[in-house]
Formats: sequence, structure tokens, C-alpha cells
Amino acid sequence: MASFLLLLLFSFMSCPIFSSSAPLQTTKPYIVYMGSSWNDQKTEVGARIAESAHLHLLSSIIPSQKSERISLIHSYHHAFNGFSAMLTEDEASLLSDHPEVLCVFPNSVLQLHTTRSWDFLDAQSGIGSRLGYYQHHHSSHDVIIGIIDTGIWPESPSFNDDHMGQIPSRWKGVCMDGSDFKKSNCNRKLIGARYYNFPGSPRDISGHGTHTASTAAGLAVANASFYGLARGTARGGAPSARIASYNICSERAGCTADAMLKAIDDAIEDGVDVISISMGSDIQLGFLQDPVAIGAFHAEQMGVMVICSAGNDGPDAYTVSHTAPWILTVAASSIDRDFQSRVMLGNGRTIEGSAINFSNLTRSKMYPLALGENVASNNTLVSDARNCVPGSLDSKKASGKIIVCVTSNKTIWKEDRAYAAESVKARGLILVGENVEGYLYKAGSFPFTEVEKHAGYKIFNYIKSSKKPVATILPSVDVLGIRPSPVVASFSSRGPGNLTENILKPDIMAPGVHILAAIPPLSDEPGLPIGKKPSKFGIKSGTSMACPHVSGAAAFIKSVHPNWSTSMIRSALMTTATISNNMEKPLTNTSGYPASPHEAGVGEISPARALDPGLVFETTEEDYLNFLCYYGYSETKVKKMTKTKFKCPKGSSKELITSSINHPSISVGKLDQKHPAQIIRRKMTNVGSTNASYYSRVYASRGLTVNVSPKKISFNESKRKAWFRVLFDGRKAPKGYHFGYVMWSDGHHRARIVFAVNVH
Ligand SMILES: *[C@@H]1O[C@H](CO)[C@@H](O)[C@H](O)[C@H]1NC(C)=O
Ligand SMILES: *[C@@H]1O[C@H](CO)[C@@H](O)[C@H](O)[C@H]1NC(C)=O
Ligand SMILES: *[C@@H]1O[C@H](CO)[C@@H](O)[C@H](O)[C@H]1NC(C)=O
Ligand SMILES: *[C@@H]1O[C@H](CO)[C@@H](O)[C@H](O)[C@H]1NC(C)=O
Ligand SMILES: *[C@@H]1O[C@H](CO)[C@@H](O)[C@H](O)[C@H]1NC(C)=O
Ligand SMILES: *[C@@H]1O[C@H](CO)[C@@H](O)[C@H](O)[C@H]1NC(C)=O
Ligand SMILES: *[C@@H]1O[C@H](CO)[C@@H](O)[C@H](O)[C@H]1NC(C)=O
Ligand SMILES: *[C@@H]1O[C@H](CO)[C@@H](O)[C@H](O)[C@H]1NC(C)=O
Ligand SMILES: *[C@@H]1O[C@H](CO)[C@@H](O)[C@H](O)[C@H]1NC(C)=O
Ligand SMILES: CC(=O)N[C@H]1CO[C@H](CO)[C@@H](O)[C@@H]1O
Repeated sequence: MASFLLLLLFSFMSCPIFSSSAPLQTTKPYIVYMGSSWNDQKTEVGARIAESAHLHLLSSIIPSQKSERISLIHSYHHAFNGFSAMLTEDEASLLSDHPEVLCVFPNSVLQLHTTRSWDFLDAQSGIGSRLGYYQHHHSSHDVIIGIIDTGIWPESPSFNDDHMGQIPSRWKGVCMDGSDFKKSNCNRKLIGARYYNFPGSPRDISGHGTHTASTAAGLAVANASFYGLARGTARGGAPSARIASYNICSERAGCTADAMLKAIDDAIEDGVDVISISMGSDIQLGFLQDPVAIGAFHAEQMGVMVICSAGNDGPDAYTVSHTAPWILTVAASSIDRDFQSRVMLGNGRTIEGSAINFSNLTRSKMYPLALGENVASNNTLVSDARNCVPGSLDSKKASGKIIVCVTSNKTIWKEDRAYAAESVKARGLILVGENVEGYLYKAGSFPFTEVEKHAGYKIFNYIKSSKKPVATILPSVDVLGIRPSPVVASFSSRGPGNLTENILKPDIMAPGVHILAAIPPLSDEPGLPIGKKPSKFGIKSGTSMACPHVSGAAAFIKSVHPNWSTSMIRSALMTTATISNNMEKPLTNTSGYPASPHEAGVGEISPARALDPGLVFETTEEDYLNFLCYYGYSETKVKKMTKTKFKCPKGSSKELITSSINHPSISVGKLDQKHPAQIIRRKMTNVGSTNASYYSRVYASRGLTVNVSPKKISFNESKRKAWFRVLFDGRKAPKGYHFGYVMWSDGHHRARIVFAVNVH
């Protein structure tokens, strides 16, 4: 057993694994992480001392004849200590063995968590419509949200600063000049703007950062729409909060890990309360090789809450990113709005489809209807033409017709199918099949719609039975009250976490399908109808869009409860999340099955209820340090991450992670069927009425025995905190994951602790 454990730990303890192949002399950017910052004075002098220490360390590694290479790309010294620099593989390897260094890993490019090409369609954000009370709750307390993203479009009406008071005096951030961006572009709403990749600017031209910032904290803008679609008031989750924008992306370099670390370090020093990150790495290597996990750890230490998107790699399991327990990880759901575009057939039948298009076709004129395979170009595979594979259609045959294609070949994106039809001058395109990508394509002026399989059969039958089949595609309209909703988006990344199954991930779910928010009014934004001016609002989908909903909600709670710690706010959001949809049924995924916590986390956010959770689970820095020990990092490394005295608990093992953190959810990655029960402890803090009595109830799937003790807990003036234990017994349970929750209620408040237990 001992040797097995050792092996297991070894494979995780070492940071990056350097290949022992021939030494490479070419250099590339590396990040050198050195733990907690000792620069307490926060002065210019302190910064210079830190930088010279970093240079000194570099010069001890880089040979003197290469001294021109002794320079830093970034120096991190506010909340944590480290730097990035150009190194050879050998130098990186040498540095990683240096006693002052925790980890060395190559710089990497992070992916934005919108669905493909930042281009989706979408609707009024759920938070806007559901949280009308935000308007009545313009709390005076100032909360600052840092958005680490692609920058911002400062002229958007969402960032207007009318009615905003003076910038809080604790704010230490800056507004940087950059190309097409002046200091004066900042105001009392957008109070800070930085960028990190050169040449660059705080200005957003991709639309991603503007969209996420306005979703988190955009001012209410009446009559916003995407060319008439999704018309309504666009409003951020915390419309009274301030925004600080950190652009870590550039067209040339992408969004880089070294800039991410620098932005987190700056944001903490500048004085933000919440950091919202809608991007991540494709691969998860380890908590101390992940720039977001490292930065967020130190942010949490300094009382700054970090909220991240789960990623868009669903619906496969083990795809969720940002799995560190100190990060709030957000899955994406649909909202109760959809966009429909009807097909009218020559036989008078109408068929419902989903699309966003701004075509000029009308009800009164029909166009010839043809299957893709019937307009195939010579020497092409029938199956390719049937699928509208680009290049498979003949413009002589297809021109002027509405084409019908299937989606049996899943490797082709709908954008490409639409392009295939449009480029052969087809009059429109009807796609038949399931919307596997989970978002709608913005077809601009091209008549385009998607229909379900059974509707497709009606079209096929009509074409077969008619000599001259004709049809038209009617305009898109937005449809409200879609049931069921919310539904877990198919693209939303799924748990369990790839690094450890003893923390439940994702944490929580929020709207991320077809979200309407501010964008730069640029003519290259997809979906622009012919002859229209670029829109100031756009529709996008992705967990990128879900994350800022939670960031806004967290800022809102912070504004009402300024003294609450990050863990109290996280707990309040998690224990009050809802697990039922607008049909009063359990949440589902797009296949119609109940959504598991590996899909939806603890459920959909419910910010209004999170204001008054009754009970909260508080975590400490020590919880997270213990977690790192249990995960397998050496005490030498973990000690460097804190300024307080710390020792790893004796007998560290991954099994102990579940109970090492007072997390508001429970995940038991392995419950042995042959062994006696496992007991998990949690500690609650009463933040509701002083004299309150809470009773527990358990909801668990059949076979798994779950017992809570005590069953009743009474709080009073002198007793504000209480422990309870949850016993899991899997001896009668079938193998595999079991889900459920413990609910504590005093008749008024309800705190739900969701659990996932894997019986082996
Ligand atoms: C909303 O905007 C449209 C044009 O986009 C305009 O026709 C309409 O009058 C506006 N409605 C309100 C209430 O301002
Ligand atoms: C998950 O972990 C396995 C091995 O531990 C690795 O091969 C795989 O690439 C990881 N997946 C992701 C998405 O990081
Ligand atoms: C929905 O959940 C069911 C049951 O867990 C699963 O089989 C199915 O693959 C899921 N569908 C999606 C789209 O995730
Ligand atoms: C509709 O738009 C197409 C271009 O997409 C144009 O060629 C056609 O003339 C327009 N028809 C009408 C009736 O405006
Ligand atoms: C395709 O084949 C037909 C008949 O064999 C021929 O008339 C037509 O010119 C061909 N088209 C192209 C683009 O080669
Ligand atoms: C799907 O389309 C691609 C071309 O984009 C083709 O290479 C592939 O063979 C097709 N797959 C199937 C199953 O037809
Ligand atoms: C919140 O914190 C401030 C300063 O730390 C303190 O003065 C105030 O009493 C606290 N409020 C509550 C409700 O605890
Ligand atoms: C709580 O109960 C105690 C004893 O019953 C009472 O003295 C006290 O006033 C109560 N506190 C509140 C806030 O109701
Ligand atoms: C508070 O509750 C504890 C434990 O239930 C009890 O021992 C104590 O006497 C109570 N204190 C007051 C002031 O009611
Ligand atoms: C929103 C919108 O403009 N939708 C258009 C979709 O296509 C139909 C015709 O096929 C138009 O009539 C709609 O106006």
C-alpha cells in the first residue's frame, strides 16, 4: 500500500514533466511561480526589489555569455511572487529545482469559452428578466468587478456613468492609453482598463469582453435588441457595480497564461472585489501549473472572489475546467426564450424551425425546394451533398432553390453548411436534425432554419410526393415562455473533475445560451443583416456568458452584505440554487433526462434567495492549504504559498480531500462497497435569525444509505456555528455515482448541500 501511494503522489507532486530528450537551445516563454508574495509594503521600492530579485534568480541560471537574455516579460509581486521569461528547456528545468521556486511551466494560450467563433445567437439574459428587484436594490455600497477578458468597448450605453457616485477612494487601478483608447474613455462606471499584450489596447474588438462585462455589471439599457430580436431591457447582474477591464488578449498572441497571471496580480492590488474569467486551458495539468488556479488561490487569500466558466467541451464527462475548490465554476443553461423561423410548404403545411435570420423572403412567394443530393455537383459523394459539405453542391442546379440538408455527418459545422448553400446561390437552407451544437447560427440575411427530425420527415415526404415542391422560410421571431427551462446546455463542460473527484464540479449553473448583451458596433460582427447599421447589442452563447451572470450576482450580494467573506458569498449562492425548472420538475439536460450535479452543479443560481441564505459554510485559507497537501503537493511547496505558519496534516491522502474543506457541496470520489460507511463533517454558520432551529432532511437515490447527525440544530446568541456529520453507506447500493442532497430548514430558509457519491 505504502509503495502504491508513493508512486501515485510522485506522479502528481512534480510540477511539469520535462522530457529528458536532447537539450534544446531554443527559448520559449515560461512562467516561474514562487508562491506567496513577501512584498508587504506595496511600494514602488518593493516592486523594484522584487523585480531585481527575479533578475538575480534568472542570472544564476542563464549562462553569462547569454546575459542579454536576462530579462523579464512579467514580474508578479503584489499578491504572489514569480515572473515570466524566455528560457530554454534546460534552464526551465534547472529553475524548477531551485529552492525558492514552486513550479515552472510553459506559457500557453487560453481559449475563450464562447461556442465557436464567438458567434452565437441569443436573447435577453435570464437574470435581467428574473431580477427586476435589482432596480429597487440600488445599494449604495460600492463593489468593483474585474473582468479579465478581451478588453472593453467603452462607448457602449451599458457603461454610461450617469447617476454613478464618486469612484471609491480605495481604488488604486489605472486607465491605460492604448491604440484607439484614451485615459478619458474611463468614467465612473468603467473605472479601470489595462492591457498586457503589445502592441495592444484596452479596447475590445472581438466583442467577448464587452459582452461579459455588460452581463456582469452593465447599466440597464431600455429597448435593446439584436435588430429587433430579443427586444427588452439589457441589464447586468449588478448594474450599480463598477467595472475594471483587463485585456490579456491580442490578435497576434491570443489570450496568454503569463498575461492572465499579471492581470490577476494587478486586479487584486487595484482593489477589485470579484474577478470574472470566461476562458481557460484545454488541458488540465495540475493546480500549480494552471495560471488561473494559482492566481485565484492568492485572490481568495486576499478576500477577492474568482468566478470562472466551466468550458464548452460538453456533453462528455471529465471535461470541466477550473476545478480548484477556491474557484466558483459555472455551467451554462438555456433560458425561457428561443428564436423560431417557420418553414411554409407548397401544400400549405407549416413547420417550426429555430433560427436567427434577417432574410427578405415573404409568405406570398414560394421557391423551388430540393434535397442536397439532388443538386449535387458532379463527382461528389451523395452523402456529402446530402450533408451540404462545402464544395458538394452545384450552383447551376442549386441556384434560386431552397435546399434541404441533413446533419448526419457531425464533423461539419452549421456555419459551413450555410456557407455551402449560400455560395451556390441557393435561396435558403433548411437543416434537418438535432441541434447538436446547442446554439443557433446567426445567418444574417440568408434565409436559414433548423428543424427537428420528425419535422424533417414531413418535408421529405412532401418533396417525394410532389412534382414541383416549393417552400419559403418565414422570418425569425422570438418566443418566450419556452418550457422546460432552464435546461443544461449541451456544450456545457461536465464533471467530475479530471484532477480529483473529491470536489464537486461544476459548482453552479447560470444562463449561457443566446444571451443578449453589449457588443462593439462593428460591421464584421456575424449576423449583420444587409443594409443595417451594426448593432450595439449581440447574442452570444457559451459558459463564457454564464460566468458573468454569477459574477454580477456575487457582486450584488457583496453590495448588500459588504462584510461577508468570499466563502460566505459562494456558499449563499450554492445552497440556495434551484433544482427545478419552470414546469416545477427537476432540471434536465437536452436529452430530457434529469440533470446530474456533474452537469448542473448544485443547480441554477437564484440571486434573490442567495441574499438571505440562513446558513453559510465558511472556508479558510487553511482548508485550501490542506487540500493541496492531500492532493499530493509537498509541504515544502505548500508552505511557500502562505505567509502564515503552516504544516501539512499527517497522513495526507486524496481520500481526505472530501472532508478537508468546508465546501458547500460534497463529493466522495470513491466509496468502497465492501467497507463500512464514510463520514463527512461540515460546519455551518447561522447568518439568519439569531434564535433559529434547523431540521435536516435527506434526499438520496435508492440503495445509498445517508444519515445526518444531529438531525436538529438550534442556534442562539452564543451559538452561531455548529458541526454536523453526514454518513454515507454504499453496502447496499449499485456501483456508480449516486446523487442527492441534505437540506437544512428552519421553516423560512432552506440550505441545500448537494452530494455526489461514487460507489465502487
Ligand atoms: C425601440 O427602438 C425602435 C427602433 O429600434 C423604435 O422604433 C421604438 O420606438 C423604440 N421603442 C421605445 C419604447 O423606445
Ligand atoms: C484528464 O486526465 C488524463 C490523464 O490524467 C489526461 O490524459 C487527459 O488529457 C485529461 N483531460 C483533460 C481535459 O485535461
Ligand atoms: C443526459 O443525461 C442522460 C442520463 O444521464 C445521458 O445518458 C445523456 O447522454 C445526457 N445527454 C446530454 C446531452 O448530456
Ligand atoms: C432580397 O435579398 C437578396 C440578397 O440577399 C437580394 O438579391 C434580393 O433582391 C432581395 N429581394 C427583395 C425582394 O428585396
Ligand atoms: C456535370 O455532368 C453533366 C452531365 O454529365 C454535364 O452536362 C455538366 O456540364 C457537368 N457539370 C460540370 C460542372 O462539370
Ligand atoms: C464528413 O464530411 C467530411 C468532409 O468535410 C468527410 O471527410 C467525411 O468523410 C464525412 N464523414 C462521413 C461519415 O461521411
Ligand atoms: C463591517 O465591517 C466594518 C469594518 O470592518 C465594521 O465597522 C462594521 O461594524 C461591520 N458590520 C457588520 C454588520 O458586521
Ligand atoms: C433569543 O432568545 C433569547 C432567550 O430565549 C432571548 O432573550 C433573546 O431576546 C432572543 N433574541 C432574539 C434576537 O430574538
Ligand atoms: C445557546 O445554546 C447552547 C447550546 O444549545 C446552550 O448551551 C446555551 O445555554 C444557549 N445560550 C443561550 C443564551 O440561550
Ligand atoms: C428576424 C428576421 O428578420 N427574420 C427573418 C427570417 O427570415 C424570414 C424569411 O424567410 C424573414 O421574413 C424574417 O424577417
